[in-house]
Amino acid sequence: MSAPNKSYDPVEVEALKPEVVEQARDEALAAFAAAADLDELKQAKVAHTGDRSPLSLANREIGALPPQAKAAAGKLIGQARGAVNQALAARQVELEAERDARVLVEEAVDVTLPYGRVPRGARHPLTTLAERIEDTFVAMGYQVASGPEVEAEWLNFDALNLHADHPARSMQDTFFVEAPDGTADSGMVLRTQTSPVQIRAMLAGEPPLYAVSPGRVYRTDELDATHTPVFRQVEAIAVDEGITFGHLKGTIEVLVEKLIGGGLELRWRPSYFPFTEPSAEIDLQCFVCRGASVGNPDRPCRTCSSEGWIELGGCGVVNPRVLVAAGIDPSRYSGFAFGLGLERILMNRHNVADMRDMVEGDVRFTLPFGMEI
Ligand code: FA5
Repeated sequence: MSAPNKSYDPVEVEALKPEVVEQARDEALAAFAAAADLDELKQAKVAHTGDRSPLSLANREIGALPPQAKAAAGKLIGQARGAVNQALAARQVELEAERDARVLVEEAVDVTLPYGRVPRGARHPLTTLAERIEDTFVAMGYQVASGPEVEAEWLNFDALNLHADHPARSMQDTFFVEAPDGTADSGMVLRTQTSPVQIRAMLAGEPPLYAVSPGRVYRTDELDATHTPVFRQVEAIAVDEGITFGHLKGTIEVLVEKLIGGGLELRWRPSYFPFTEPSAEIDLQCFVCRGASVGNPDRPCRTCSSEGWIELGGCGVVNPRVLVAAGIDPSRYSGFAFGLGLERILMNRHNVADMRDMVEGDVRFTLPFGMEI
């Protein structure tokens, strides 16, 4: 502030000269008008109305004036500041309205636009089938067991009484896992069946034992209408006092009835598995030709190769040697076991004529199964 100015001469106080005040006012008005948005207006406000602005500094000079000059100077500055504040407020209102209008346009949501139609995924029907089978067995008092897909050869073969020169151990059926040194003899295989889970369940628990175990298995089979090299089986084992083949038949009939429905015949074909005795193969009447293709070259059936039956799996009464291998007393306990192919069950349950459709990952195959998750 200037020193007290006894003999007042407005010319001496530069900041209070009317033309200087008017220029400061006009510059402020021009800056507000030029502000393109609220940020620029804020900067202009600080520059033209802040403590260090020309009009604020001039206002301070009034204090240094002699009393008789203060009124005129106060009026001059007051009018200029009033005009500036008014212009500032008006521009603020204007710019806020502009911003609101812009935001309304920029952030508008057009609810009529089509949305990105990415369909929700669903689990594969083989997975849901496996769960349905588990549920059926859990309802009958079974526990759900599991085992690794890279399995010890001993559990996949030896403990199941599959001796070293059994055909199933040949290179044709089995994927052997290489040892880290590159030799084939790692003692591990990609399990060819879910039956090693029988042994795992018997080793882990005491009879009475009721276990079910769906899972993936691997064989060096060619992909065709009824085979794939990676497929799923469901294994079940029951070990208790007094278990007979009759319990086995009843259990499978309940399962097939529940999963596939009635109306198709089951065929029990005597068979051989080293780990069950007696053993049987379970065939289900072909759901496509219902046997009409058998001996009828005019009506060949691709699904059952005109045999009239589709093999579901193997079963039998647990061989006492297997019970012994698992540390169970065969003079007290007996058991039954079976292993069914899940792909074959799905074929029958949903009239899928070609197994290749299940493994190719084409959503046109899975879509009709719905969005079961
Ligand atoms: C077995 O694997 C025995 N472990 C079954 C068993 C368990 C017998 C317990 C006794 C006691 P098999 O090799 O037959 O048996 O295979 C069982 C079922 O798996 C077949 O009937 C068939 O439904 C299915 N299967 C076999 N190979 C394939 C394949 N390449 N693709 C799809 N399904 C297959």
